[in-house]
Amino acid sequence: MEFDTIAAISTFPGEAGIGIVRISGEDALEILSRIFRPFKKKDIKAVKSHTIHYGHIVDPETGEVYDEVLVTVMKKPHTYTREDVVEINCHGGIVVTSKILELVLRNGARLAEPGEFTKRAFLNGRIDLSQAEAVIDIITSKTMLANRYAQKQLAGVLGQKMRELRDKIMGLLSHLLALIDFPEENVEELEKSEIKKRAEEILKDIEKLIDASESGRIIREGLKTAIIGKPNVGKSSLLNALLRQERAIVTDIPGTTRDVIEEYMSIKGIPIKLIDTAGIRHTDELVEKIGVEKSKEVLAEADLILFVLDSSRELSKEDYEIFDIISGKNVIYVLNKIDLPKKIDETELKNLVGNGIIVEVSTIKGLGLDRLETEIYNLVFKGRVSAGEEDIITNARHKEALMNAKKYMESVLEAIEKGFSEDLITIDVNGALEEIGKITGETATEDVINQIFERFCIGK
Ligand SMILES: Nc1nc2c(ncn2[C@@H]2O[C@H](COP(=O)(O)OP(=O)(O)OP(=O)(O)O)[C@@H](O)[C@H]2O)c(=O)[nH]1
Ligand SMILES: [Mg+2]
Repeated sequence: MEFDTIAAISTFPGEAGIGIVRISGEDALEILSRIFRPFKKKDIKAVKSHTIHYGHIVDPETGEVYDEVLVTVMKKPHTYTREDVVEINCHGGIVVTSKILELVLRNGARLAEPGEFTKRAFLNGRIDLSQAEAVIDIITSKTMLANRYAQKQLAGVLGQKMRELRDKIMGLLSHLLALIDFPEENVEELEKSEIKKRAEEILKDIEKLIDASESGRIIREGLKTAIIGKPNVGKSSLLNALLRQERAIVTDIPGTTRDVIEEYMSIKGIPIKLIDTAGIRHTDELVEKIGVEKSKEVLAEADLILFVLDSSRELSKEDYEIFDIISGKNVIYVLNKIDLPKKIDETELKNLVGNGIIVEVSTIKGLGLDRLETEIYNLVFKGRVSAGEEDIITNARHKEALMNAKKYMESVLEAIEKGFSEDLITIDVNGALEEIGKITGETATEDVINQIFERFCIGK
């Protein structure tokens, strides 16, 4: 494909050691030759690909020297975008980088849109859509584990998986077409059972990928962990202790926290989104009341609840009410303030908790926090994250496409069961094929593609 020449600052806009202005497209070298004066006399357009050159960036109209730079010349096709790419490594700094960019734009380039370099890599066929999405995931990774999955996706592991799935669906399709074309009695039964077998296998593959996607979301976005409890039990103290930072206000006044506070931490590489909430109780005070409502919303959406109880006091009506609203959720019971004499009735507590996990802590003394972290880790890893670590779907868009493909395959099987005609079945098989193609981008619409690249930063 042929595009115009684009340019952008690819480094973080701020004071830094170096800044990079990147240019990509047919005119990249021509533009460079107008504004770059190499220290060793040479024709910059004729240099070898993937070489670095030392010199000045000079305004050709005024002769003003903008900066002393190193210029990387990368000629197509072995470049990020598959076009000619030039990177001007100048001094980092808002003025010098934006002045050089301005000069580049004045000499024939257009300002790149967010993600446009990567979009070209996709449109020029160097990477598939899932690999382009991996680039954003790498940039926004919150832990090394998330980065590891994104790197795999960038390497094309997911795309490969999708191509295998597509091949299987194509195989199924050709069997169906054979039946339509040669509807002879004797082949029919044999073919039909073959078709059914293949359809079932495809459905199973898709289901396996969907199952692993919940873990994928956790790896990307973090395990939503809500700290819940009545006022003054030490929820904010627990947040601070786990973060090892005085993030939330702690006082001995019940009802201190009114708003939802979110922070990230990592337990052995799993990103945890810790959410401190207002203590849940009945109140007429307006601000606190809104806070309590928010706590309940957070509770409903959380992957995991840390239900904090005060061991230095007896269980109260407020605690009981919280036991009611958390039923059915993933809960770890955190028995706080164990540095104080115990007043809580442990038999009563054990009855309420059943075989749930109780962890005793003192946020003030820093006791029990390691065990709490281990329990959180075990809960996540024992259950879901460990399953199918190999091919994990971390992206909601991919999951949606797989869910749709699953629906199509289910109706394929239903249609086979009911003895519908082959051409009817073919429609659903094609539907599944199209959904799988959305993941790698073969059948993704322009809108979807644009939405994906809008999430990028400028210069990538
Ligand atoms: N002795 C003791 N006191 C604690 C411990 N953890 C918290 N506290 C105290 O308990 C009081 C309440 O702590 P917070 O962390 O503000 O409690 P909270 O649950 O966030 O309270 P609200 O925001 O009002 O719902 C403060 O005075 C803390 O110092 C602990 O482990 N031991
Ligand atoms: Mg609080």
